[in-house]
Amino acid sequence: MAKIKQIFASEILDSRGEPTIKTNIVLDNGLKAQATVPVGASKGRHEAMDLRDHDALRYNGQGVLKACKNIQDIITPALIGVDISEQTKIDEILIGLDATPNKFNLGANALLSVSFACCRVGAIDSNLPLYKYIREKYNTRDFVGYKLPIPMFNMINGGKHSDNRFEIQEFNVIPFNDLPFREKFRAGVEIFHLLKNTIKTKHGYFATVGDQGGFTPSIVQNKEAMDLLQEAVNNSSYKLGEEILFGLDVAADGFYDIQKRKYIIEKKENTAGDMIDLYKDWINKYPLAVIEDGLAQDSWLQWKELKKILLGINPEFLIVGDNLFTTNITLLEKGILNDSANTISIKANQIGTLNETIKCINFARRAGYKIIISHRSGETNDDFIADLAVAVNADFIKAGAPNRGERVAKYNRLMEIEEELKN
Ligand code: 2PG
Ligand code: MG
Repeated sequence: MAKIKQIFASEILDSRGEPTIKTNIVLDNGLKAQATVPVGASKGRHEAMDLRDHDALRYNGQGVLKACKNIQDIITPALIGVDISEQTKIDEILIGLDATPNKFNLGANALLSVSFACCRVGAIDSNLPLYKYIREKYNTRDFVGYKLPIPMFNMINGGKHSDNRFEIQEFNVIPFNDLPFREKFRAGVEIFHLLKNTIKTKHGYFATVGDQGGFTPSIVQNKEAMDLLQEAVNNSSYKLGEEILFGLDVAADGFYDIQKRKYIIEKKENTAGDMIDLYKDWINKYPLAVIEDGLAQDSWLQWKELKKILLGINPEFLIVGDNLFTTNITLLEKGILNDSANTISIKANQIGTLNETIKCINFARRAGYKIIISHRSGETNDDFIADLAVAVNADFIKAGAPNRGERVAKYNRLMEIEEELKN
């Protein structure tokens, strides 16, 4: 049985040019692998800590040398000699070394890069593709066969992910057809290029892109983004409302004034009730099927109202908790008791290890929740989440627009997995 021989952590840059961590693991049989971790911008208050140096002389304080040192000085000695096939034990060691619920000691970025790198080299050592290895390590009765997730393509970027004026963070195009992943991907790509044309040629906006590779047209009203999407889809061979639906990640915390308890959108102050009315209006006008973080985190009662009203219009509607849950079982449990949502966005770096991530997925699934495996706005070319999505039969994956290397890396990996499964 192969054992961990060496661990090397180093500072690299993410897709926004901010530091993040790369961890390499070498086994005593010479096999090795590496993993890198992403970085969020619109973070939930209860997310595990992304440890930063706060040394103003380096990378504006964003360096991760302390986190790398934690890996080198504290994590490495505890993991040397550990059997690589024991992924759950490795994660338990990591959780025990940190010993805080929110990874305040060592940093969730440090822990996760080691957790992912161990899993990846474990898969290589077992001679299994990563998705099969994850399935094997965390086998549960809930997983039967393999299915590919439905991609949610973030075609228009706003909020904290771009410099334009509209507040809503993500306008997603979702291909809801029975076709293979590769064809769903093609639909997204074709619509992306038609959208570029609509934005540039027809409306005269610059076709610049935001953090997740989606366009950032200089529209003023949020709903104009959906008008642009509609136009692009109507110019495609796909049927709007049947094959193509829309989803929003409102990321409402980005424009929620905690003191006033108001949502400041398009220069107007709105209550939670006003926001729900706005969504009702949009659901009547657009083929909208998904709303993520439609209200601020911790507004539990209002979330319940949001769910009741939107499901009253469309019982299939997906109410997604991202900042609301932060991949944390305790918060998820609260949301289930409170009847706040029916879908969870899963981001491993919100919690810190693969173990805890899978536990949260299983818990959500048992409560009948749909699962979205999500990237972060600051990404690397690491495609771990593609394998994770297939390993747990996730319903959806959010990996950004079909544009930019760090985003398409995940989609390309999913096409590769689909081919492998077919053969
Ligand atoms: C989100 C994510 C990813 P960030 O809000 O869902 O799309 O954004 O990584 O900035 O938190
Ligand atoms: Mg979100």
